[in-house]
Amino acid sequence: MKRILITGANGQIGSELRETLAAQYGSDQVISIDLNKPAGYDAKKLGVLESVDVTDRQAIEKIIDQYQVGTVFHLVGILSGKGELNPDLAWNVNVSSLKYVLDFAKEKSLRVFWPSSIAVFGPTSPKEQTPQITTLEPTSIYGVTKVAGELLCNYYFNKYRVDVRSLRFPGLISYKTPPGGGTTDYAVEIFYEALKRQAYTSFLKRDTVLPMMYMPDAIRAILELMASPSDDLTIRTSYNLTAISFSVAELATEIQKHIPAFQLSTDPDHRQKIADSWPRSIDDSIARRDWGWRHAFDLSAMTREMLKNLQAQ
Ligand code: AKB
Repeated sequence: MKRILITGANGQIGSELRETLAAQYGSDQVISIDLNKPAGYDAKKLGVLESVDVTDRQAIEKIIDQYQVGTVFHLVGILSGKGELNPDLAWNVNVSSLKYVLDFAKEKSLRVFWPSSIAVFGPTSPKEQTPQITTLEPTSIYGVTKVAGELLCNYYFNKYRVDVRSLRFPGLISYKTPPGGGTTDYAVEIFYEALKRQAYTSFLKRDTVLPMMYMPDAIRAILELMASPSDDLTIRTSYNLTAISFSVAELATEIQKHIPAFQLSTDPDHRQKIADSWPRSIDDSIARRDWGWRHAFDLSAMTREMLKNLQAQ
């Protein structure tokens, strides 16, 4: 069997996907790349981890050839909040590296998974039940890179038959690895602070509603999409995908059911403008129709699990 390569493997999605894939296929089948190796990294359990900069085309090719890679989960990315602070970095990491991977996929017949985001939508897209096919005029550089990436994926599929598959993720909530630099990160930070200080100051306003998903649903979505017969897939840009939509205040109220003393305050920063440009809810009926997508975690189940798991940590 050809091996699996995960880029951005130490990130929020990568670290959990790596664990799942290593358990499923064996750690010798999974190769991870990221900038650094975390202290105490368990290669026996999780597979080889190489330090590689994804903007280095030659270095990526070397890894693909050396380890006889057949599938790439190209997860590396600069998220929305951080992207606004360094648009050039966002473009190089999010778009240039994807183009390298798609070129290698074309030459070496690789399968590719690449995460897109609700950030492809902008102020001119419908805010509620945002459809799969609609205006894509994002105002963040992150959103611009995700639209460019989706169009590249679609182009490589149509022109070269590269089997590249993608999901437009909402905000992802997880307890194993914190996210870094996103607009939806408040929905993770709030849990850490609720347990530590019974208080949290959100960088988004109380009434800001965004689409969200608990990480186990996201990992399952990736695996189900990648396991689907190619002919069933009608979308080769990126599938709309969602689970739950809630406001900052609604999440705080849910946390208060477990921690009654919890207090929410707000101090909006530059990420408020990004959040205001994104949808409040998503229509993912095409993913549900094409490959049977169903989310498992609603707001109360996700909150209960987050608090239980973080407490245990
Ligand atoms: C972000 O907030 O930038 C990401 C995303 C929604 O893509 N979590």
